[in-house]
Amino acid sequence: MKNFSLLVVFLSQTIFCQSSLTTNIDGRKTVSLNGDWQIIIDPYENGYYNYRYEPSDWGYFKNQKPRTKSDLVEYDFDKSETLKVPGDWNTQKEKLFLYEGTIWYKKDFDYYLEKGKRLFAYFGAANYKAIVYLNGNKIGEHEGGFTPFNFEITNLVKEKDNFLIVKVDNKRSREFVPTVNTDWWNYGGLTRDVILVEVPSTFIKDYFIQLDKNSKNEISGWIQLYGEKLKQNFHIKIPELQEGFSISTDESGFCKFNFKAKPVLWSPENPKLYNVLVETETDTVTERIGFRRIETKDANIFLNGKPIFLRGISAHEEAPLRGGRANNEEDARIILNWVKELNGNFIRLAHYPHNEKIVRLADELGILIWSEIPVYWTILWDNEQTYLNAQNQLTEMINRDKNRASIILWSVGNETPLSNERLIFLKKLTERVKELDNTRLITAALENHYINDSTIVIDDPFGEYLDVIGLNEYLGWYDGLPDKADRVNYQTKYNKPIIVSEFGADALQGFYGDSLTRWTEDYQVNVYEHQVKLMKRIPNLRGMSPWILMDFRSPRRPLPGIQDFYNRKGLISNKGIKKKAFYILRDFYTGIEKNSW
Ligand code: GCB
Repeated sequence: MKNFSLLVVFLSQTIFCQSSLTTNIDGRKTVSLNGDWQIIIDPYENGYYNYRYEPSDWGYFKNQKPRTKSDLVEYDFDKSETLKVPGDWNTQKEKLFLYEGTIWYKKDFDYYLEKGKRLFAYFGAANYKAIVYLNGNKIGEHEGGFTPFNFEITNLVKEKDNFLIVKVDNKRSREFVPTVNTDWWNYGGLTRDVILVEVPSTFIKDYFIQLDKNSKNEISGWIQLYGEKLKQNFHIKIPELQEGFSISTDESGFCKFNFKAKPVLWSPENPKLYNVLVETETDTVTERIGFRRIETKDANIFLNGKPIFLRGISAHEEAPLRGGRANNEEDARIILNWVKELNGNFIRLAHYPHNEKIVRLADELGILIWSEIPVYWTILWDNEQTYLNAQNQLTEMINRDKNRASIILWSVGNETPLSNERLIFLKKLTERVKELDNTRLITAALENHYINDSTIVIDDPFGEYLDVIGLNEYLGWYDGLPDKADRVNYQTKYNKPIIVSEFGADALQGFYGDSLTRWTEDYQVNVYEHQVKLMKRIPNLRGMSPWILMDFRSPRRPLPGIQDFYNRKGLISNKGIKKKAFYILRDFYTGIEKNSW
């Protein structure tokens, strides 16, 4: 019994103490392991547990082959079917559409690693739990379906015939983040890129380089080296500005810095990015970084000192046109171009961190981002492991994207029910955000409630700890008919900006009728017409991201002939066809842009 509890502590630490993520993978020497991977579908986790349900030393990760004709081996990766990586498994094979469980993935590769170099296996994301093995040895595990992780393989990799095996399990569980109950598809698998990343033996593991929170003429941040020679001189250069800076790291390889610089500030109108060079004695990395300032004062949001209204839309990470998880730049470009067509400047990437490609493209295109962790609905607030898991996902999200100018808001939760445990949990997450990044704003979509027939009040105590209040409301859909929005008023306890982070109505594209017939495009139009009028009456409104850009798959939506397992609140169908309400929102945003808010 005693040993067992020790084991549990050890396991949970291995899951949550591994934010050793190498930053800016794009700026490194890499080899892609994308493509076809051999797979074994393993609903009973037979390749992991023995018949006494104990982890087996001889699981599928050993990739065994019979050596004699009499040997008994009951699996064979090399004769197995394949799945594409990156990609969810649900949309690649019909039999996996509703599958929730374990699939084993294997990829063979050769790699010549020069002496003095290190090699990492990097995973953009694996939903939900991954255990990774190289050449039969476990190299690490990871929990959480939407953030990257990497494991060093320098000492295990061989010049020929390596086999990388990953056990990916997307079973849901009450204590996970998200928990069992969500309104999106639980797409499983190696959903993002898998990459080998080569770096020098002492390398620049991570850095934070942003405009100083308090000065437009200063860039500040920190750098962290990893390896044997931790004390080194380093330079940060921005050639276009002819600005630069030299200093050295301490014995732990760390250094905080700030230096004078006068960059053209990044904004949606002028998304200026600079090549920033980080150079130590042993390593050099380049990254395109934009510099901007985001802050609030009372109920206003200021971008570079000017008040801004966020003309946005929410989106799931669902691939336009082909369906399933979005995972490439082409998907990202279609999504962000739709935001531009709406005349928007803002996207809420709901309800979990989306892939890095869309965030980097938003930097290029000048679209502001709300980025979120899947602390959604009924999380187990009083469970310490659940908290650590949420904190880890938050940390990984911020670690990956902390140098992206496009990201202005970190969201720590969506529609979470009031309780004291929940308040403690969420408050701790806000403290964590501040430790990691004090340059961005903190938000969450809060609960609100009626105080009489026509007044809704926002007084969720968690609002105290936020910079910006997110408000989800469904007047006209879950709450009354569309014209109810004309009769309801909002009140807020907080002198803080509000973003209406959701409103919407389901419509099957191409289904028309009168404006009170559910599921028609006309009903959706009706909701949008009343909603845009309501927006003018919401106190402190400084932005909006209606629900949602595109129809998305959800197991909660079975209605035959209409939903067919899609949430139909998209302004665009899952086939990429715009519904009528798209143009209502576009015209509304054009008006705001011309006449300001
Ligand atoms: C919400 C949730 C979102 C759902 C949406 C809906 O409030 O935040 O995840 O998909 O409502 O369509 O019901």
